[in-house]
Amino acid sequence: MAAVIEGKMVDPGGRFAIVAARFNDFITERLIGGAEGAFDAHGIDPDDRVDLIWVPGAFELPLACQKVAATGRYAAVVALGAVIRGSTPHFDYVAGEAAKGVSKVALDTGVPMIFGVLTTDTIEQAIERAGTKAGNNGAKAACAAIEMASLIARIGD
Ligand code: INI
Repeated sequence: MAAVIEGKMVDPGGRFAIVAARFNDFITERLIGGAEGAFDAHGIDPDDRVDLIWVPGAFELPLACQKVAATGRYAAVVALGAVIRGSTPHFDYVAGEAAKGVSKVALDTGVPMIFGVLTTDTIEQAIERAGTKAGNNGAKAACAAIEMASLIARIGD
């Protein structure tokens, strides 16, 4: 039988970073709250072990994530934001570049990057995913960060 290597939902040690987009911050604040709650629930005290970095909008997330990852101080980075389509074609550019950019940072640096950016058609859909009827994507992102940090430590160099 194959030897299974997977991340565990236990504190892998080290620090975590949340990089958050201020655009639509009434949503992003809820995602941050969800992420901090999930870290705390897994024994990672946000006051001691989590740094919060703000950027203007989701488009700016990749560069800040890259700088944060390059410090070598973080076990994983959680990118949070809310890109809401509304009536603007800007949506596709912002959402696409944010997703591509954050993914590239993970591959370039080897530091797990978690994409906790909501991409929704409406504000209502964003609210649903930010702690109301569809759960809190910030909390899910923090859990993914813990699992990936644990996995990467287990795989080793
Ligand atoms: N940024 C977001 O984070 N969410 C959005 O919904 C959004 N919309 O719709 O425009 C948005 N735009 C700003 C963008 O991220 C940059 O901050 C801006 O273009 C400056 O580079």
